Amino acid sequence: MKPRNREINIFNLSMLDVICGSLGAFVIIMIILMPYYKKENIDYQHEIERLRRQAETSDQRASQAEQRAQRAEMMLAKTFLVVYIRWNTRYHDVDLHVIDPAGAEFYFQKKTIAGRQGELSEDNQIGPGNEIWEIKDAPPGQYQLYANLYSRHGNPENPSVRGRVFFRDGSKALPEIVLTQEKRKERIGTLTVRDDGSLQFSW
Ligand SMILES: [Ca+2]
Repeated sequence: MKPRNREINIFNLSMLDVICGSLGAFVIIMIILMPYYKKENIDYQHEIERLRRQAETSDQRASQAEQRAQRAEMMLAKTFLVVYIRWNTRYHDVDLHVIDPAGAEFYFQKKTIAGRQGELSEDNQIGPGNEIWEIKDAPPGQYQLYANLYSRHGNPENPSVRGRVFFRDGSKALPEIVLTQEKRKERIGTLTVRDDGSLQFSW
């Protein structure tokens, strides 16, 4: 009797052998490689963690650099102000008045004001004379400038008042005004200090 599917049986046995052999080899290879895969996995995790820390450190450095840049910007944004006026008429007592952005008024009776920066550092009572008001770091806002003929001291002339303001970026002449009445504040002009420390003039 001729056996059925003989070739197939032989083939099947061979296939089983091959499959078992391959599976065994595969398992052995997997077992051998497993620690490497795990190790690589751990290495990648370390690498990711290291990169993350590096990124955080970079962020901190970037943040610190940004803060330094902001501080530098703020330092640059500040301006000083020196307001100077003069008059050439004899005997006259002219006064400079400066009203700062908070409304504080500096003049000979209030050369400094508690809680406010700025100082009337020069006050002359007999002309020819000059007056100076100065501030190291001028807060942004409007500074109103006035001149007052406090006393003629017998001189009937009308004093002409000139002057100049000095600041971070240079200086600018004040408009000339003539004072015609005693004890009446006359407006010279208004300075505006912008947030970036630059100036605007209204006269
Ligand atoms: Ca004066």
